Amino acid sequence: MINLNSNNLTEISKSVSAPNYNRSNIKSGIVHVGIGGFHRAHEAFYIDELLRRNEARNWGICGVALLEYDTKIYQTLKSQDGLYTLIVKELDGSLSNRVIGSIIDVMFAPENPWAVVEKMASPETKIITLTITEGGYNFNEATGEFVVENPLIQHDLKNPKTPKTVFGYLTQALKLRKDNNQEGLTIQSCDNIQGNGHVTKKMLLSFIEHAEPELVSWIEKNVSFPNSMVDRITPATVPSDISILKDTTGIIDEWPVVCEPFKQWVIEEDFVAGRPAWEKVGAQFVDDVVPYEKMKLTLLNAGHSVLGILGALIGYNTIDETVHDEDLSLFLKTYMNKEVTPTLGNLKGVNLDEYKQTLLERFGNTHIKDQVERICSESSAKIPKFILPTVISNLKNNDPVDLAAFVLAAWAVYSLGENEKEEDIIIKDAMETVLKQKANEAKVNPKLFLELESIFGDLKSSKTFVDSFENAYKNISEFGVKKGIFELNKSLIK
Ligand code: CS2
Repeated sequence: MINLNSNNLTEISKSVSAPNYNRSNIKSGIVHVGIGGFHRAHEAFYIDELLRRNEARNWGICGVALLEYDTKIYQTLKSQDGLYTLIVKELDGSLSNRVIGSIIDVMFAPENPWAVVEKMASPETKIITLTITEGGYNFNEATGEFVVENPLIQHDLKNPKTPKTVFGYLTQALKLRKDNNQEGLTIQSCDNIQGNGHVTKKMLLSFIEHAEPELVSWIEKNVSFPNSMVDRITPATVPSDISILKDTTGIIDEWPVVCEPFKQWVIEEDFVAGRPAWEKVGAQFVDDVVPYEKMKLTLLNAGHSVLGILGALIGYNTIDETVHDEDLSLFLKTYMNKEVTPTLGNLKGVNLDEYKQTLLERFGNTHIKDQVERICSESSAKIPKFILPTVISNLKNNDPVDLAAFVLAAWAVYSLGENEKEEDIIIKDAMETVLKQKANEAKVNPKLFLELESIFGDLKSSKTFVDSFENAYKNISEFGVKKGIFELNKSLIK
């Protein structure tokens, strides 16, 4: 048995693919906020691949754990010198292990906030990348406006030197760069949000209007916010991933990351202070990333939420189980073809039929065991980004919204916290309390669930939508999801 850390790397590299580069010679041109599984399966992998080709000596990553909640991942990575194993679960069930070395430093922001600000402001830092989750951008889903009343935002406005939110950190770092007459940098979101760069810029500037208004024009001139589409399914690591790695390789890694073989990264070319040659390792640089983002959010991420919510109610635990249920996969295919595809327009250079087919295969990978619970977590932040844009677009064109309404009605039933087997559903959501409250009110009058205005906006005033929602709610609560699908519209699903 051998602990994963720098001292043991030479030994480990005899049996497992490991960094062939000298990690002590690498500069951290990137500061990354949010060192969860996705970042470690995606961006950190791309950089590791470049480093192995000797193409990214200035582009190592300094990983920042921003929240108290991140204590464990920080301590684990710190004790392993930033090293971890990426375990790719191939379609045939085999595992490809690879030790990733691109995170050359880790910082725990709550311990010393100003050290993080200084790191972000250091001349070496050229890009700050973010995976702060869909809910982390702090905007009202219905209006798209920054929520300045959030107590954490208020904290950051009052205590600029000890921030807690990403907005407080970025503001202080940019101010320091400006005061030190330093060049600007790129802030790159890697979260699943349509126009993630635009949203990041808008939210940051909204915060700065309140915090440091005179910084706005400097940012306009010196900071860029490229949009990007990111993709790699990365389930939560479970204890058996750790023990299988130990048993098969002898490596003791407290927190490996597991993921699917597929990966994609489409990025807008807009970097003011240089960038790694990500195109050499498979990323695509395009002028306009909007169509790719739309496709991924409304098909893949929405597809996940469809399967997750319906599957959770039936009592499934993993996404492959849900997609191997014929009723659910037929439902999903129909949703993708009839409600999503017409809203996507012409996606130049993309074969949509092939994309949708690949999605079903990826969801069906029986080795991934992606958790329904992971997919359903934070649905109040995900649904407005993944599903509601499709509903709004279809309503505008007088096109059908029955299947989306069915999923949203299922979400209302799901929010009661019990599946069809009368087992508890664990709801992990920042809005859990109010979701449960509205879900209970909906038992008497389903459309009361739609009064969650910060999620649904004005959808409650669309008669077409409300009719479909009420009809679906009635079917699901009376007959259950599977029979509800059948009742939904015997002619629609075929
Ligand atoms: C998932 C995503 O969180 C979710 O609901 O849809 O994490 C998804 O697995 C990734 O975006 C895949 O790229």
